[in-house]
Amino acid sequence: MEPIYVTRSYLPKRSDFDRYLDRIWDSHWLTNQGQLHQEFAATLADLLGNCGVTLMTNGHLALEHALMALGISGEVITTPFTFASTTHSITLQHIKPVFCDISEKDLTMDADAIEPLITERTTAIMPVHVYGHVCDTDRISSIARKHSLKVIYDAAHAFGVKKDGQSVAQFGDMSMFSFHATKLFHSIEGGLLAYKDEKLKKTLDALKNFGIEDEETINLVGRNAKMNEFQAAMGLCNLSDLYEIIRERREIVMRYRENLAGVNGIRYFEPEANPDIEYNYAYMPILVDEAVFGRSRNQVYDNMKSRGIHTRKYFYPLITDFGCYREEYGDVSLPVARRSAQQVLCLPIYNGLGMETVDLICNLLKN
Ligand code: T4K
Repeated sequence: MEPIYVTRSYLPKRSDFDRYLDRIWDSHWLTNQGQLHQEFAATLADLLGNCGVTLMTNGHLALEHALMALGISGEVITTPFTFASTTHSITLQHIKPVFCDISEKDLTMDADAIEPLITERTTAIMPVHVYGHVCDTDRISSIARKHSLKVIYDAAHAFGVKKDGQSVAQFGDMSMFSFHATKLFHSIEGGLLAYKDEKLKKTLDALKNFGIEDEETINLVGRNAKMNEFQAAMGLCNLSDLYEIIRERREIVMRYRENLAGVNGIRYFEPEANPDIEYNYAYMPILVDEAVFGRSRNQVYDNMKSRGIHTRKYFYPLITDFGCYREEYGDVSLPVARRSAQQVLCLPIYNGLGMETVDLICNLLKN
């Protein structure tokens, strides 16, 4: 059997992509806010509605630019249960990450645990809609309002997720969506910032292009974080398939849930059980409770791997246990995050994954 990975990049019809490539060949315009970049940004702005948008070369640089554009400094309250990028973006901007525990319910930041972490140095909160599970946005925004803090959502996993009929981009001061090849919707590499204050667009456009406003005006010290035309072409192609991509992933998730329902010691999530939420089926995380299931998460991972099924421990180790953070943050009390990191396993999910493979994976797990 061919190895099965946790995901497999979606590819659009080759002929659709070729039509965009023809335009690149005709124009000789490869990067720096080209025609396709502009079309992609305009289409995304329409889709997300009611916010400014800025494309970046990847999600990580987008997060760093969000912190820069909003002038964040001092301390930022964030979650340890995430991909390295979330915390690294804060650290790389010379800001101190302050780690908040997560909620049992959906593994997003525990809103009840935020306020005790606020100090006079706190300037922002950076929660993560992990796996596309929507954070407690109402509580987070009321805490932010009360303490005059900015909120930047790491929405890397949440493209296509809606709450009350609107994109999650509507929450907080800014949201970052990752369009990396492993995401359900991608532009090979890519990231998007969505924000309420449209005036930020000028700053972000300059910051991602060395601070250049025009040929003779450079007032900001900026980096290079521009999305190129090939990325925009892939994004435009995939965007037309978005709802079909989500529909197919939904079927896969439903099949997993059918198979795993009632298996003692295995827990999965049903974000759309909340009728306000439209979920994107980005990941298929489960929690393995060794005491009940009889096998540890690591045993399940190893066993599957030996049979060519490559699940992933997103997110283990906890960020606070990374070599680069352990000394400073290793002792922070984060009981739910720590337990979740020991138990979590993301099962394969991607367009084209056959139902017979889902059944096989579940049978392996159960037996
Ligand atoms: N915030 C959060 C919460 C994030 O999860 C991420 C990224 C970011 C911020 C930063 O956004 P970006 O700067 O990446 O836009 C992967 C992705 O590289 C990363 O984007 C993602 N999160 C993270 C959760 O997963 P790895 O190190 O696990 O990737 P890798 O190379 O092991 O790939 C995983 C599987 O995907 C492979 O086993 C096979 C498949 N694959 C991979 C690639 C690269 C493909 O099918 N095609 C491909 O081209 O990080």
